[in-house]
Amino acid sequence: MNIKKILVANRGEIAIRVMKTAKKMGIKTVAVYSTIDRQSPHVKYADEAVLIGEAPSNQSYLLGDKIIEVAKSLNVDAIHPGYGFLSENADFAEACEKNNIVFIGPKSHAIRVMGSKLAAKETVKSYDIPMVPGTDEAITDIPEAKKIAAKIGFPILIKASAGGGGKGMRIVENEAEFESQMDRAISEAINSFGDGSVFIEKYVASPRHIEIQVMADTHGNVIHLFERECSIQRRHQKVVEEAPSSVLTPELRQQMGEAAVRVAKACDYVGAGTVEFLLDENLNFYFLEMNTRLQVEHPVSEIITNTDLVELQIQVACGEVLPIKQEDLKIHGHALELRVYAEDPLNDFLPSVGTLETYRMPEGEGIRVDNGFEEGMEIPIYYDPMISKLITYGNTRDEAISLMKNAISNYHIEGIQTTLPFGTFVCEHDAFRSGNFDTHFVKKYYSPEQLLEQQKTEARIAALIAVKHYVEEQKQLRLPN
Ligand code: MV4
Repeated sequence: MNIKKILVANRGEIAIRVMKTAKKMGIKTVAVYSTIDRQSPHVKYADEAVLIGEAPSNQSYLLGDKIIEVAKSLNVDAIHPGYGFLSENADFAEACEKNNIVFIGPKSHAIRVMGSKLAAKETVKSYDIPMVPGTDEAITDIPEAKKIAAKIGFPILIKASAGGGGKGMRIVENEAEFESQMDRAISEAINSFGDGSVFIEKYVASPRHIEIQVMADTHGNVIHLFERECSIQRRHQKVVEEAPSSVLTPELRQQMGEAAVRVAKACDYVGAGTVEFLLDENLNFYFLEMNTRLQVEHPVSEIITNTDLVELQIQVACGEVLPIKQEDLKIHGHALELRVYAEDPLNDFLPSVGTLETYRMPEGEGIRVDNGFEEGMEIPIYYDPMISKLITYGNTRDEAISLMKNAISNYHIEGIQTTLPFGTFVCEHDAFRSGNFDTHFVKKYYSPEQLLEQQKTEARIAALIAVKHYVEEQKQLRLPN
């Protein structure tokens, strides 16, 4: 199979990111866009661009049939869905294939299985994958479930099978609240997902979120590209990610990598995927779920492995054999990513609407910015408020952190509030610097007051340094006397 033209069914930084690699490979690109995105960089960057509808995503970027129609009319060979929107829609993947268009991603079977937490557990069950103690079938009998909960021990966590990314979870502290929490969880799951299936697990109180990047071809080869540490998140929204994790030993890394590869094999995976694990205080790891798409934070994995994950996606979509073997891969240096959101860290991270009056990005050695915006543009309220991803890398973690702090101060954004100052807060925090943190980092340490306090300290230090320089200069000036 030869891919000569790719349609990117997405917008913003990821659409540009995908098209960059397509261009590098000599592949033509087609952008689709909504009315509000007419002037967007992803539209200008593409060889061809087609308006597909109004701003709300259910009238544009989510219109699978419309996008396939556009693809057919422009003789597109393959569709890259990016992340979000149609990327984990099994029906869309299937519709692409039916119309003789390559879907750059896994087969619909894998998407469907991993879209259901219970089906996922069932599928990986015989592949020797560590899982949190709990039930692997939907709970139908509440007294029976109560018995199981007592056996596992409280606190337990109720999860919706159709949930994911933290939606539809409830912690139950003791037996007395079990029934009422279960009732609520079920009705919530029905309301949110149209599927009331829930299951229970032992609640892992202070886990780290570690995920493994995998890549699989159509010939049965599956490799992993090591881990990403994604514990710095706020309400299930990741803000800072890094690779590698500072807590994994080479042995644990290999065990988790091999487990992730088995998860991919269990569902006949093809393409780029991510297997999520929880890691408890004793470094036991447990399979959580698999994301069947290229993730936002994929750049940190690309940097430490010297790979282009989009290029690999396209190659395996063409039916090529994976050009990399597991033993070829090793970790080079350390990479950090900060998601730059149009959100106000001083105001509960509420979306900050407005125009990018000033917009200048940092550049230089050890800095990569995956960006979707330019000066003068407005941040549309219709989509995810992520403006860009600021990525830094160096030989060591300390180097990457120090580059990140500098890059943040050289990133000039006026007109809206962003998560850039939050990035500085994280980089300056002892718990982050020491590597001793878990998924509760933000809840535990962050408050607007803390941020302001840190900024004041920074300003004081800057002032002291300025005074010191001034005094030294004065001394020098006086020396000739
Ligand atoms: C858990 C857990 C503790 N114990 N499962 C949240 C997202 C979804 N993928 C699974 N999640 C969790 N599952 C057990 N048995 C804690 C979380 C969790 C979490 C996981 C990863 C990253 C951030 C998180 C924040 C809160 C809770």
